[in-house]
Amino acid sequence: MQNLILTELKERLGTITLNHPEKRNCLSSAMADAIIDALDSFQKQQVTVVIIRAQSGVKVWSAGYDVHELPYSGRDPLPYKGPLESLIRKVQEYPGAIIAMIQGSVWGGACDLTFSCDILIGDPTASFAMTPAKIGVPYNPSGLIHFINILGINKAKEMFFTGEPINAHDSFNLGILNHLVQPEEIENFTYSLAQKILENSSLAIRAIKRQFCLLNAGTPLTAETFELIQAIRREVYDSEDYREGIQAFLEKRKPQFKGR
Ligand code: YZS
Repeated sequence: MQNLILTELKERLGTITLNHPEKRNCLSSAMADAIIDALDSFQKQQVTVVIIRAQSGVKVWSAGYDVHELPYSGRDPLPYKGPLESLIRKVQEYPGAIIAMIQGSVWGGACDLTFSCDILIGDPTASFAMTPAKIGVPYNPSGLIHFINILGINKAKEMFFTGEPINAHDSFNLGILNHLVQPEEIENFTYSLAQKILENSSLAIRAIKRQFCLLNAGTPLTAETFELIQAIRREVYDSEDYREGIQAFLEKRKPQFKGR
């Protein structure tokens, strides 16, 4: 089995490179587990900064969740302990700065992954498209909060309702990208920013990141609101449209949604 990711460690700077371009670096459970294992290993070695990137020059940074792994019907497609959600929590809880270096297009759950990183640096080929509505997936509250926090609710709604990509220029103006740099500069720029972080107190950075994460987690929900959200989501992933969305993707055709 080829290495789905490549890892590198130089002093306290780790790099994880997505390495499955044949399947557009889609976030299969095997890929998610490999990234989680790499972060666990870096954490044990007290690595303070991690860069997550794809190979130079790819058109697609990551095509998002592996659609072949979406449950066909009747089960939550994005459960709390699922591979994507576990990976996103691992990134959020990592006791150091995680920088997403983005070249190429980012789709679906991979947007949620990059938005959960601490700093995003992109080049002009970067774009972000949130496509659950194209497949018929109801998404989930913890994911939606990430988009509201970064984009504001109006732009987040437009991103989810249209499924249209947000290009690099707009991503920078919207605050998705911390920096927009030229392709030939992005590696040096990212690594020099990482060096600046490495010069600072890793204990302070860990405590500050933890506080940001707790403060950013959104307002607490009542038990009833939580149950209502689950009922709303179940109606969708139990629907014919959900099954049609997945089937259409697998058959490489446009879905025919019927609203049931
Ligand atoms: O046909 P082969 O075996 O060569 O494989 C093809 C694609 O099936 C595969 N692939 C994927 N496999 C599983 N899951 C995916 N998300 C996925 N995306 C691609 O990779 C091989 C090459 O794909 P092509 O389509 O031929 O490549 P290309 O023409 O370069 O187009 C690249 C894009 C990324 C534009 C295209 O593959 C695409 O639209 N992929 C789906 C992007 C997407 O909608 N991702 C969201 C998946 N859903 C989620 O993340 C969440 C559950 S949600 O829906 O809630 O957001």
